[in-house]
Amino acid sequence: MRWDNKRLYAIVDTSYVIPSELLAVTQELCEGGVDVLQFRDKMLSDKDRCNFCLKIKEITATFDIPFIVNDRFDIALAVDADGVHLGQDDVPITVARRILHDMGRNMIIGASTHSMQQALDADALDIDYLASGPLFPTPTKPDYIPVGVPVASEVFRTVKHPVFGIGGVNMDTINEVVSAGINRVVIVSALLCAPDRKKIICDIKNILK
Ligand code: TZP
Ligand code: MG
Repeated sequence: MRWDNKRLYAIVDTSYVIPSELLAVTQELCEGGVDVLQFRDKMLSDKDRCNFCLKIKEITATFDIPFIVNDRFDIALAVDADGVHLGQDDVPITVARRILHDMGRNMIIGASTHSMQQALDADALDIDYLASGPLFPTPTKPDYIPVGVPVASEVFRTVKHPVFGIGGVNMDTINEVVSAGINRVVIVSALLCAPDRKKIICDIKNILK
């Protein structure tokens, strides 16, 4: 997987999109040209999660967009996703990598990090990318204190893996993010709640170039 051209990472999150609209929104984000797509869900049953992931994967595959499952290594394996995004309290990255190795399978592993130290720790592991944030306060993760743009910028300059800035990135904040040298972002609410999703994808991608 080449990461140099992966700049805009979208998340389809069930706290913003009702289940009946998940596939249409996925299709729209893919048509709009996002570079990576993640499914993030904290409320469906595992059965529904699996079934949605299988359908989302069919869509992303036709666009050749990597499909990442948030939090759940077991579901990522079950649906043969392109990758899994693991947080600080999820299955440890070393464990997921060992299981993949034992199974003879490969998968993208992304890591959530919320400080410079967490970023350094994740960077030392066999990951594909890491996310640093939240950059700004965000309703999508209200219980997290932002790490801020300066720390994420330092992470960006220090670690060897690709870094995505995450948390509160929107049309009002993107220029500050890019000015700090961060040219890859993960966006949830600003894409999902946009009146014209394809337009904001195009605008953000132009700024990230
Ligand atoms: N991890 C750190 S911040 C965040 C996650 C999942 C939420 C980002 O959502 P938004 O709506 O783009 O601020
Ligand atoms: Mg998580």
